[in-house]
Amino acid sequence: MSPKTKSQTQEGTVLRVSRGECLVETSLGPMRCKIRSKLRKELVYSTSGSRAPRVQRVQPTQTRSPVSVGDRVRIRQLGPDNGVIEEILRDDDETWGLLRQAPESKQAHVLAANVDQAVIVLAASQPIPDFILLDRYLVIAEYHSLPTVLVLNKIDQGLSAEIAEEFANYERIGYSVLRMSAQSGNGVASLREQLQGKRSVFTGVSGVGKSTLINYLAADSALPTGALGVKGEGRHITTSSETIALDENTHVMDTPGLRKLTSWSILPEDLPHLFPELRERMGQCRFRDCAHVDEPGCAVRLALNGGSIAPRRYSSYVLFYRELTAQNLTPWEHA
Ligand SMILES: Nc1nc2c(ncn2[C@@H]2O[C@H](COP(=O)(O)OP(=O)(O)OP(=O)(O)O)[C@@H](O)[C@H]2O)c(=O)[nH]1
Ligand SMILES: [Mg+2]
Ligand SMILES: [Zn+2]
Repeated sequence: MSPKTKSQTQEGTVLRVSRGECLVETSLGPMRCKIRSKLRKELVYSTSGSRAPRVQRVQPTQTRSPVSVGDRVRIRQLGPDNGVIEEILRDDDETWGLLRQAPESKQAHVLAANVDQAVIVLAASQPIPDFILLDRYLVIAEYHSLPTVLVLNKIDQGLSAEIAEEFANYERIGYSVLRMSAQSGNGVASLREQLQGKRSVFTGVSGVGKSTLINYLAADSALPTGALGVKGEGRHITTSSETIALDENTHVMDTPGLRKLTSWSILPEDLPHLFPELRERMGQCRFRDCAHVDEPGCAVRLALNGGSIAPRRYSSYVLFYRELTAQNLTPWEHA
């Protein structure tokens, strides 16, 4: 080891997180880094009694990385291009990105840190859009005040009137929906415009075309992509999270498709504020503590009955409300 590189401390940004190793961009170039074992801790939550789970104890874990793509970290340099991540430099005021839940544990894992927006990708028909999962994404993004862009990919596969109407409703309540085909490149220009000058995390279930879209956007990117599994579900082609620069100021992060999604910290009474079409009716119900489920004089139910709130979105609200008020919090699960 040369004296120049001996035990130097560097700050950097995590570019890639794969099993057991990260790639960290520093002023001295990219460095391959292991994660200090002390950082591999699992937070164990208590779910009994109180509504909001509390951290009960901390135990070591080997299953998930505590470091997320986009995190600022401090590393100890071991060689010219490698080191150890010693510390995660997270500021709670920064945009944290989306939370995901490891299916095998109750460990919260940040999907990406320090992002300006989430690009939620869905396919027109294969895999068939899961709108309840989309609503979970949107609620979590609203909770973190993270702007979202909905991408309806694979329009070359055709679009049923029913699915087209679902997306039209998301536009009516204020979300932007971009329709495109990563295969032909049709419509991708509008996404490129939306990404310009920002850091965006791409998310969505496996097989919707996240990596294919990023490969199309970044001429020199060759992320692995793959066909759908035999039963029509994705096979999780992407297994690591990765940052790709489209230009100096524009970065996109590819992430593995996810099945389960949760956010521990949302309180049931916050939930109406995380649905734009409910939020605009807050304060109009007869009862101030109206849960908008079955109370008389409820402005939300009045709008629902009058056709100005979509029944499917409302059913997501009721489903999530019940999950969040249940004593035993179950992970938000992708059916
Ligand atoms: N017909 C059509 N196929 C597409 C389009 N975009 C992607 N695909 C195909 O869909 C399959 C899945 O694409 P990927 O880019 O690997 O999907 P992904 O979302 O990255 O999946 P994971 O990495 O598993 O999360 C591949 O076979 C792609 O060629 C599209 O616009 N039209
Ligand atoms: Mg992928
Ligand atoms: Zn109400």
